[in-house]
Amino acid sequence: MGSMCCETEVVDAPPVPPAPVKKVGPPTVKVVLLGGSAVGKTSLVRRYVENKFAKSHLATIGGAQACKDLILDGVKIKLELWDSAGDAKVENVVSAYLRDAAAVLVVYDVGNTATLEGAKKWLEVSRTRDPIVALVANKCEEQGAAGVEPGKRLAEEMKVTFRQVSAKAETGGVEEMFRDVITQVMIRRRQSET
Ligand SMILES: Nc1nc2c(ncn2[C@@H]2O[C@H](COP(=O)(O)OP(=O)(O)O)[C@@H](O)[C@H]2O)c(=O)[nH]1
Ligand SMILES: [Mg+2]
Repeated sequence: MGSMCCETEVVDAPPVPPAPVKKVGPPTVKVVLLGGSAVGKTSLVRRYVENKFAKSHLATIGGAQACKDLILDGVKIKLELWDSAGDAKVENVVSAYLRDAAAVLVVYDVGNTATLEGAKKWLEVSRTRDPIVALVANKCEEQGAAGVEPGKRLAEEMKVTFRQVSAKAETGGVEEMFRDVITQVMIRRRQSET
């Protein structure tokens, strides 16, 4: 009865929030490159984005991102390439790189066994999320079939796709590798939508 606490306050019903505006624009595909130092991650990105190759090795500090627009099966796609530093920290990779990553390319140098051993760690780290993962043997321009056997075995053991490329060779299969991986991503997206 007239006491302050019982006063009713008339409050307008909160406005209905507008429906979220669906972002228009091409779908984004984030692809991450992991692997030891000097295996050729930056060179693969450069070959794919600019179709160039440099002999010098400037270590990637922290990380780098490159974008490329492409049309795949008539669909425009915005590709985001995340190039990591060879000494990238696992926690950082999981939180920043693997977050929203559609695919991961774990790269090793076919002529350097230690980098294949290092690749195993990155394959395991990638498993903490659920991207499409491939093990990539780089520098294969002069490599016979025997050289890639250990990599193929590891890929089989880890249940990931194996790819053999060369960033150095003009027809080293880099473009095909990226296209195949992005195709897999788009197929998976379509399947998860239905
Ligand atoms: N022979 C050969 N050398 C390569 C290839 N890709 C990269 N390199 C060389 O390997 C070194 C390291 O490459 P880089 O892309 O900087 O490696 P990252 O540290 O993994 O980014 C450079 O000297 C490159 O020129 C390749 O396919 N074949
Ligand atoms: Mg680099």
